[in-house]
Order: sequence, then structure tokens, then C-alpha cells
Amino acid sequence: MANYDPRTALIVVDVQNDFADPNGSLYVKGAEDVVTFISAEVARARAAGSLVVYTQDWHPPETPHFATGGGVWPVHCVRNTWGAAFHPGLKVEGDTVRKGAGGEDGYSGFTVRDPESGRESETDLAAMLHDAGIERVIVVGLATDYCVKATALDAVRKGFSTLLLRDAVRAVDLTPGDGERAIEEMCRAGVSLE
Ligand code: VGL
Ligand code: ZN
Repeated sequence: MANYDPRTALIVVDVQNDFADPNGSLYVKGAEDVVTFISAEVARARAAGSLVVYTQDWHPPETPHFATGGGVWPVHCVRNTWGAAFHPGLKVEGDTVRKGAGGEDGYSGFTVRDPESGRESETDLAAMLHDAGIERVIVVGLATDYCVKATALDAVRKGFSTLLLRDAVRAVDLTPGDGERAIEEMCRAGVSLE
């Protein structure tokens, strides 16, 4: 079991209806199975005095991130819709960082990227963690091969000791094995696994 303390933050990535509910537009297979697990981790983290931070994919109705705008994804997590809301089984006790609100690709909780210009910009996440004296992050959520991977890789780059909870993530697996390859890539980059 992962250890929590006041210098550790639990980052809960994109546990939103469009990914976690079988009726969601970008449903990640098995996602509903990790929601309960993640909520239990949230409770353990809070009890140990850890910060809990949530990310939320938060797109405008039209964006180059969607197939309708030239991208690859079905329309998902449109701001202020059911699909963008947190799954009702998720225990929410902490601040939320929304990404992609300006039409960017928002894979990482730390940075968003304009799909046309490629320009990257920072979200508030790193500042929130630094302000709270966080040195170590534990990453859980959806999806292993996209937002979880991008968030964990950025966390390592930014100098946080980073742990991925294997039982608390699920993959899109557009190509079978993407989730496993994402985990290998994270490990090579310095992410620890539990
Ligand atoms: C995600 C695809 C598109 C994710 C977000 O949360 O992993 N995947 N937008
Ligand atoms: Zn998205």
C-alpha cells in the first residue's frame, strides 16, 4: 500500500464520466472498477495529511482536439456537461486543475499544448504543489496511455519523486498493449511503480 504524508500529493487524473462511465463517449474499459479504489486512496491520503489534487479534461464544444475539428478523439469532456463531471463514485476532497479549456490538447495536468502552433503553457498544478511544499506525487486515474502518462512524465521532469499505482489506472488501448507500453515508458523515465 502506498504511503502518504504531508509532503506527498495524490494526483487524481480525469476520473470523469466520459472516461469512467460505460455510457461515456470515450469510455476506458474497466474504468468504473478503479473509481472505488481511487476513492479509498483519497481517504487514506487525506487521513495522512496529504494534498489531493484532481485534474479535469475541460474542452470547449469545438476544438482541434476532437475528430470534428481535425483531431483524433470523439467529442468528450465538454465543459459544464455530464461527460465532463467527475464520476459520482469519486470522493472529491481537494482542488481541481482544468486543462484544455482554451481548445488546447490537455494531456498533462502540468502543461497544455496548442494543437495548431504546438505552443505549450503551464497549468497551475506545479505552483499548487510547490506552494504546499510537496516533494513526492502519487498518480492515479485515466487514462494510463494518455493523461496519466503525460502527467507522470511531467512530474518527473519537474523534479517530483513520482509513484504510479498500477491498480488505480486503466488504459484506452487504441492499439492493444498501449497501456503496458506507457507503463514501461514511465518506468524508464524514473516513475516508480506499485
Ligand atoms: C484523455 C484522450 C483525450 C485522457 C484526454 O484523459 O487520458 N485521453 N483526452
Ligand atoms: Zn481530451
